[in-house]
Amino acid sequence: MKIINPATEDVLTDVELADAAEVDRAVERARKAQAAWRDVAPGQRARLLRAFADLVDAHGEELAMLEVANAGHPIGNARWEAGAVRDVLHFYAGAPERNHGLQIPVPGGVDVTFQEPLGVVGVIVPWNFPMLIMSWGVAPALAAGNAVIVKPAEWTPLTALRLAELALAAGLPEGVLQVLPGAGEVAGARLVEHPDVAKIVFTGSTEVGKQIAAKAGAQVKRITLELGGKSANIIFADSDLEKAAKAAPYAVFDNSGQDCCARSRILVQAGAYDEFLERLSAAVRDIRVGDPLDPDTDMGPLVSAEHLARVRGFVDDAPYLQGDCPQGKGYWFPPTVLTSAVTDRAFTEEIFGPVVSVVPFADEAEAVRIANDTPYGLSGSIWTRDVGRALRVARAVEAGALSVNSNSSVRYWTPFGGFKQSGLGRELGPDALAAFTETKNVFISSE
Ligand code: TXE
Repeated sequence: MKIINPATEDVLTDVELADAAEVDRAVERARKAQAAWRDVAPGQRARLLRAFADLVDAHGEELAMLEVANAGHPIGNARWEAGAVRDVLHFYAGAPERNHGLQIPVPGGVDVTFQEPLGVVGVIVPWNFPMLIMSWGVAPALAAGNAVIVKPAEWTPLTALRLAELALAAGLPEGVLQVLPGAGEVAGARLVEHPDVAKIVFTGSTEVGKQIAAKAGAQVKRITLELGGKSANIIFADSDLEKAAKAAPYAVFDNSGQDCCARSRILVQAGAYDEFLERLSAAVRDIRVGDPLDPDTDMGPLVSAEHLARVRGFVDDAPYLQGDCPQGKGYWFPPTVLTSAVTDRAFTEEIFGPVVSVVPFADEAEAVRIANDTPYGLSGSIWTRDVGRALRVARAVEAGALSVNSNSSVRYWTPFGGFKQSGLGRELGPDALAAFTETKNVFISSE
């Protein structure tokens, strides 16, 4: 398959796609490799993960440039992402030696629990943050003693392939981490169906997530799902409006809006609505869209021609405001502000592009009602100076990753995942290790 640079439409390279038989061979290799990997001493597993992290660090610029070319990320973002992959590997390198079980007092003997690895784990990765999202599955899964097969998204396999080479160079045994580019319906589906794959970690559309959940359910296969979102950015009239308006564009237009945590619904309390919209407009006009290699660029292109056409389909009538973007080659779309009704398609459906809808609300109760009126529940922000209100609203909004007076959604120390149809299970933080282990209870009789 031809891999395209979305900023120039140049062909970067040709990548062969794995068929179902190749997936089967990879699973067989992974099964054998895992049998040995699970018995590697915890300290040695930790050292190998750290060596992998160090190589990612040494090749950070190369990985960042690959992500710029393949996914169109601005270079500053891509450098941060390469650093984040390194940090996630270091964080979980601390895990093998702290993967404690329990000793539970019971009559007639001793009772202990073990955190056993699952076996072979399939990690199905989307195109929006190719190397970063891959690392969220790979690092804790390897730390816990599993073997991993990564299926990158069709459009963006290049950083994943490079990471697999770096893992080998760092000394990870062959077969412990494999990357298989392939079509979702072929290689991805085979991983889901394969009886020797113990768990699937999937980040992608809610539609495919539901299919995977149904297929995995038939085998009682473990799953972690990170799916779509339509997160709310709730701005109360008592907030620091200047700060909230400056932060709002980044909260939705970062990575050209191709972010499951994008706060694509801005809810503004009526008294502050006009002032906020004015400040937001000024901030949106300042966004520089263009060459991802230019360090001054804020926003790059969309990932593909298909995705550009999909995003365009949401903006048919005259938007409230549209910024500038390059014309000509590349999959460009300008930052766009809509003043939608809460029933509009653009307000209810995940667009996954640089499009935000702004609506007013009267009071706290209405803000919570609008925020929760969606099948999604991934993230969101609350802007207010009233601590009590911040806490009440944070507890009332049905979402897995909220921030107060901040846009932040993802930190590798803390759990990340969705309520409702935004997902199942949690990645990152302390939870992820449990997601890649099975608790085994052993009772030893003293009689
Ligand atoms: O996702 P898919 P697409 C949302 C976003 C976007 C829409 C469609 O709204 O516009 O989904 O994107 C693999 N069995 N998100 O079509 O198809 C596929 O090869 C197994 C939100 O690209 O879900 C790729 O590796 N695997 C999201 C991955 O699944 C299958 C990020 C995601 O592709 C498969 C991406 C199958 N039957 C899109 N079909 C987020 N949560 O961040 C596809 N795949």
